[in-house]
Amino acid sequence: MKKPITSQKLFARAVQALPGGVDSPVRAFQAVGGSPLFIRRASGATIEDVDGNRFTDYVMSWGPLIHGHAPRGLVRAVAAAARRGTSFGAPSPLEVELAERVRALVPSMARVRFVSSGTEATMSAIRVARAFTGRDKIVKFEGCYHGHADAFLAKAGSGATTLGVPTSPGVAGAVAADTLLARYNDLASVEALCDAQAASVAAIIVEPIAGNMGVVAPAEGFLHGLRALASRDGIVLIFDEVISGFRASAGGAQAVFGIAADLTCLGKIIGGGLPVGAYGGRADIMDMVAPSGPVYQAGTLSGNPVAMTAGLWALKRLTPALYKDLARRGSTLAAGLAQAAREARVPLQVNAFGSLLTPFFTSSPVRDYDSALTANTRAYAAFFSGMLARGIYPPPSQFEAWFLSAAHSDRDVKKTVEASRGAMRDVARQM
Ligand code: HOZ
Repeated sequence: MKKPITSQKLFARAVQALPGGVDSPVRAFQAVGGSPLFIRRASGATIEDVDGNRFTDYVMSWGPLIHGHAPRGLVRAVAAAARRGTSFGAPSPLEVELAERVRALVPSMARVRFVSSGTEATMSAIRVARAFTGRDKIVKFEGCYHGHADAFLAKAGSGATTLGVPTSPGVAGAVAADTLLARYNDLASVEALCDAQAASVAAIIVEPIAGNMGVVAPAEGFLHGLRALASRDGIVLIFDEVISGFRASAGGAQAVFGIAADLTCLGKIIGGGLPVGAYGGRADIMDMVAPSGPVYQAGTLSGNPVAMTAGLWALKRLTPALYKDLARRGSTLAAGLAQAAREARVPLQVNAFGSLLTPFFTSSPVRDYDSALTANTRAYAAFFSGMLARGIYPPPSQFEAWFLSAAHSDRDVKKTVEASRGAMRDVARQM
């Protein structure tokens, strides 16, 4: 790898103009050391920085790029859409087509509202859940991340955990008081909250496959238990499928586990790499959203024709063969990382679900936030640098998912496993 001199110069400029030099905290490499690489182009499974270094990418824009970077067909479709107009601020046929496709893939989403990000989707979903139930409180899980709206920044995963500020200052006490915390994969912790306060709980919001404390799959019976509790107590069950939607399967995690959420939040893949989010669900709940009902929510770029085009392109290509290939490569990569760690005698737990995985540098199985936090972040940082030096770009945080795409070949996975052998030896030397 060439010295990233141009990236370093850009970062020096960036910190003068952007807080921390970035527009989203995890990108700053604070948790892994060094300064971030500035990317000038990407194609397939490869990204290239401004100094000409090329890497096999496992960030993949944090999930949307299930078909790889800049697939030719998508770029053509987006360019053609842009020529017809980049934004109308009026209904277009594309949003109807995308909404119909989403409904066909995720049948619990009888009505869909498009927004511009996952954060907008989750904050709007709890607003409508509160209006529907006439209750104020929400239950969220430690280590789950639902974007950066105030209600969710309590023991939040992703960048909040990475930077050690899981509960953010700036959130008003009254808002924080309405967020009740339960433990992921611990049904009893939810039951206790519901038993004590069901009459004031509007919603239970969960990542059905946690992806923001690193990847943690739901334990047997956990999601079904949530469904039963929510139904028993008249609570709206919200699945935040911003990561798992269209990644766990074409129908999201709810198709895999056979559960209908009351409301579902989507992002990432639904925009094919452009900024799109969506929330939707039961007609009786969603019909409360303006203009059908009184719950206000709006957006100038919602249903944007270029973004809808990218989403349609991406969703039309979610074939069973794609998921089969992704799962096969995902498990080869997970097994390869685990084997490399064993060879170097580095304690490692690899959690994998299809094309999502996280290697946790710990000897304890990771099934919730507390066990995720047992991971040795210094070891991850050493591993990250070792991988970067060998041409692989993993997420710059222990607490994020790695994402595979259709563009990652068997050769890419083999090269990654090979690189991990060296990177694990680096870890062993430094620990
Ligand atoms: N919250 C995202 C990861 N879970 C990071 C977004 C970004 O930095 O682009």
